[in-house]
Amino acid sequence: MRLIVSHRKFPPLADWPAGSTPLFAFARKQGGRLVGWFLLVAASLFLMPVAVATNQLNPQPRRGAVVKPPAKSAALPADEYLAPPDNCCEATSYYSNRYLSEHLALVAREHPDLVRVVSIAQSLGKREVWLVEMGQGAEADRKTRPAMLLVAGIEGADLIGCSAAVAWVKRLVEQYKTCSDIAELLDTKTIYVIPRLNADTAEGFFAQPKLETSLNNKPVDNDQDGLIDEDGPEDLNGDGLITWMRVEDREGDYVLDPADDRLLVKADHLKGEVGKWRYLTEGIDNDRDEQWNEDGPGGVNFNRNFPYNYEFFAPDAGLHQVSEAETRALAEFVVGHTNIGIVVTYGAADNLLKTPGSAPSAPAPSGEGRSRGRKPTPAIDQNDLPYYRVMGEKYRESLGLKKEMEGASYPGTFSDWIYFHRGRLSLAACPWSPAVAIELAKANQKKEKAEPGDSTDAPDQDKEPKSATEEGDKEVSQKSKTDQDKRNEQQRKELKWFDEYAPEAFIRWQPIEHPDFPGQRVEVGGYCPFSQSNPPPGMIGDIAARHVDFLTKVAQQLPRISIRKVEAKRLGEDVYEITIQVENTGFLPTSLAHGQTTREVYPTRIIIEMDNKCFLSGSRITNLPTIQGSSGMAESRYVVHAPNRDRINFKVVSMLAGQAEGIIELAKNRSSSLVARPSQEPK
Ligand SMILES: [Ca+2]
Ligand SMILES: [Ca+2]
Ligand SMILES: [Ca+2]
Ligand SMILES: [Ca+2]
Repeated sequence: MRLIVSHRKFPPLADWPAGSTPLFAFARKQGGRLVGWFLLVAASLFLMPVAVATNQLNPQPRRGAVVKPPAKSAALPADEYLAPPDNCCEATSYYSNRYLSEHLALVAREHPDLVRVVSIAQSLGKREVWLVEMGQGAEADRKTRPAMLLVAGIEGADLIGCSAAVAWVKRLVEQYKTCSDIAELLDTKTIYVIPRLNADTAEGFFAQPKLETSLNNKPVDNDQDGLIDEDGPEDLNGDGLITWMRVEDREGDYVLDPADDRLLVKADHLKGEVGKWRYLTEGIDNDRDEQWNEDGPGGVNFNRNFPYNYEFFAPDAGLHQVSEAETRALAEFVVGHTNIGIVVTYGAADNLLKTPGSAPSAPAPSGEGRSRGRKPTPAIDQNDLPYYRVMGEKYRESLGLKKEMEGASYPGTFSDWIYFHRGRLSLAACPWSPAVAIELAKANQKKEKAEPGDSTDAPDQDKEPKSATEEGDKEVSQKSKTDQDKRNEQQRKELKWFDEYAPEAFIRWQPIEHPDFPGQRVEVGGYCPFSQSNPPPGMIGDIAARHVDFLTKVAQQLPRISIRKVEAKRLGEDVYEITIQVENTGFLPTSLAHGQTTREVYPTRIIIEMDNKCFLSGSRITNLPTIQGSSGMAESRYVVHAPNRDRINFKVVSMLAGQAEGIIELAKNRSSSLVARPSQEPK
């Protein structure tokens, strides 16, 4: 269980009566205390407009304002914590916002020809949301080249995603001069990186007490009881961490895990099991409503705030779609940069560990009333699915995973919006989890076992040799097969991994006196904040490097058009037959099937610089069908009457696959064809 301060993830403490509002239920609980109820209603009526007003105060992205990262930290709030504290490298420490800002500024200063860093929004905590743009050449060219966008830190708790993003930026600029593949990438494509969208919440990692949450700083009444941020967590044992507490209580839903009493497991009422423990986040019930820490500071998870499948009135979804300055700025950036063909998002959603499901292609829109009867697509178009499958394979290969694992999906995510509304390839990855760590440990053990053995004994991919962990698991399971149930199996495996690789992540349960539970046994402990969503510091470098490998591979899959052949054949006096072949030398097609369904990706077109009246067949602008990747080709033929011309310029414009310019040479006095050498996009 992850410690996320979003009350949706908390164990249910007291169910509201069916069909009643929380406010009504609360009033009923007061047992007819009319005065209290009246005060509550009055308070809620007073505070609701405040909630709305707070949203109106939300600063909108400052259009056109270019904020550059500071050369020195003086421009940043003075209360920032500088990381890494021991001057070690970022491979073993997470980035604070100050360190991130300074670091990006440094990279931009050292590589002005390749890297530009600007702020696209400012958080409520007055922190800038940085955008790193990478690519060689003039701005106009960079904006029309095939582009990839990486967004990390969209959920505040994701620190490793930010580390991976920065590591990728550094890898690309460092290898630009030494590696021809990287040089080709930055010369012909544009890379956009937003290393940390939720800057405020990431600061919780460096705060005292350390608090993990996915929500931003916007004051929101998450439990909809009319009071805003009225019950947040407290550090009861003074260890500087907001962890968990368990309370021995007959009203609890949990029992101790018989195999490991550090863990709790939900009582199975169908088996006659009676709950003995409450399992809560650390803190007291500040508003005395018999819920603990149900409405802490802040309130909107950016990755639930986007239009596709947006969950209205969900506690962390925000007042409306793209209601926050950061999400609004991100959406505007995406809409304003139509050349973005691939988006990778690091967050809780994941469609790379496991290939997502598909849906049949939507029928092609035709004629009048073409939107009538069309329904929103619930799943990825089956024609696009192979690309997701291939990307998933690349991802697992880069990470070192041997098999598919469980994916994750949530309402209102940025990544779903990108695919389902914008029609772009949208890859979502949870950059690290204990489950992934267990698989990586298994793979490492297998590798170590295979290495000292004889070289002829190649590791068999299908028949996995049993690792030490697996054998240990087997022993335990055989020993206690009779009395151990499977309910907590994954949690036990994870705790075992933490015991071995990061024992400091789990705080031993420690009894405390709790004012809400006088005379009852209350213990504080469990997983540290951020420990289940980010690898232990010593592993940052390794995990980031695996992601860097994947991100580079993804960027290399962008589509890219070029002119394969131009032919002009003289048919008669000033009349020519022209053939233009356009090919896609990238991997992805010039548009996904869903890009055409949404009509957000315009067709690739050939524009010939000649008056329309000169065309005996064809026209000045020709829309091409989708050109498949790996040298797929589209051909267009024309018959033109071109007196007094010996050459005609043309260009090919693709929304996602770049642009190319060419020249049609007209062979005046010959009937044979002439192949013109197309000029590529300017360098
Ligand atoms: Ca509340
Ligand atoms: Ca709140
Ligand atoms: Ca504590
Ligand atoms: Ca409460």
